Amino acid sequence: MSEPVPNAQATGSSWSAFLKSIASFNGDLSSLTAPPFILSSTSLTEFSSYWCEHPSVFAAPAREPDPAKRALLVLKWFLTTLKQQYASRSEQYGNEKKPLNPFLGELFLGKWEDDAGTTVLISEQVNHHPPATAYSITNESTKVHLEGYNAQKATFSKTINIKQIGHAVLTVPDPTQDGAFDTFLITLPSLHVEGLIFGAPFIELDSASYITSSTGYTAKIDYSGKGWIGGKKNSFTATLYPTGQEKDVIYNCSGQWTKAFEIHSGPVKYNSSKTLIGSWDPAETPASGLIVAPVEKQHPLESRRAWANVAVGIAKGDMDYVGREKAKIEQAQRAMRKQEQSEGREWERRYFTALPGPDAILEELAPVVGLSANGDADKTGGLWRFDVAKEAKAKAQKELTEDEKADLASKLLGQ
Ligand code: HC3
Repeated sequence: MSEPVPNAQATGSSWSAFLKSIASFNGDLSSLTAPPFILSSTSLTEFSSYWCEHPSVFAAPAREPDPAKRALLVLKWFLTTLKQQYASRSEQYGNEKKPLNPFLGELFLGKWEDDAGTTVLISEQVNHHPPATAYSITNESTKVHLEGYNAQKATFSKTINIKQIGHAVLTVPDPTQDGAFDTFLITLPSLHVEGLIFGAPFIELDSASYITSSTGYTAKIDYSGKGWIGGKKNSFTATLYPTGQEKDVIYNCSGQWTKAFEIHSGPVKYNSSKTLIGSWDPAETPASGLIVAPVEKQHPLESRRAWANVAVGIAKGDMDYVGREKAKIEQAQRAMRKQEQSEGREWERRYFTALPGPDAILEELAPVVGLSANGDADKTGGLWRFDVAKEAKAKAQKELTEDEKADLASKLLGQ
């Protein structure tokens, strides 16, 4: 990513009006009224795919017999996802746009087919107020499985600052013991928007995030940007140590999450060519493309089908049309919620269920990384876990006919 270049469209009065509106916004990102050229036609449900654009790196820990090295491979995979997650939309220059705010029940489904076999992605908007997205990613050959959910809390101080609420859980089968697996609890970094003043927004990650495992290893990833007195943007240093012994670093990784990084054994201060045991350069490993069904084959609640008209409006810059198409969805969704309320029921999530009680993984691992044991359920509408029974039910359902799809689109999306 190069330096932010002032965006020609963003030098006008609409951008200054936008900057003024940000300074007084209430923390609800969906209520930000951004100028047309900064609107994206991609919904936040699609962002879940960023966790796995290199399926072979995702699946690699399942082949490693040593638990410390397995934890290192998990850290490596996490670090390789950061570029996709936080910079892939603004790689050339800062042009991070405002994504579509998903409706309750919105789905984004896809798969990767490559050397790692088939890896399946399921992403669902599980809550609307406050908005929360849940996801499940499974590599079918190794059974490596990631699931999690996230919401965002924004504040304004000099720029937009975002605290991510939620967490992810990675399950990796232990290749040395049939049926055994390691569990990794992953926290989500805070971030802020840079380059706003130039009309060239991009993301910088803040402070630290953690990965802690049931096998007794913890990784701490410290993020830093370009400061007043030097440093490179999108930098990080990560250390892996036995849980509770932060000073006994076994491995460390450092570099730029948008560029290359190195992996060394031992603590950072001894890093040399002798301690170098690996590296990663995204330029050398192109991401595997996600395969998504053609829009006409999709379920009416699948993101790209549901937002197709809005996307056309955004591409044409026809904001009246965008406004009308968005309003149809919002009104139909409001009517649906009213009906559910009057019937004393809730929208049935298709793939995820809110846990009614405590979660064993969080009870064991959350205190290590400063997460709350209730998974911040009060801020995400629930402690969401992937429900295999629901997945089986969804799989067993026969494909909807065109008439059934049209009925659903009309009832749920006003289309
Ligand atoms: C803050 C953000 C929406 C949330 C995005 C999240 C945190 C979503 C979960 C993904 O796993 C990681 C991720 C990456 C980027 C985050 C987005 C960046 C910008 C967007 C704001 C709502 C847009 C702010 C408007 C503008 C014009 C300044 O870009």
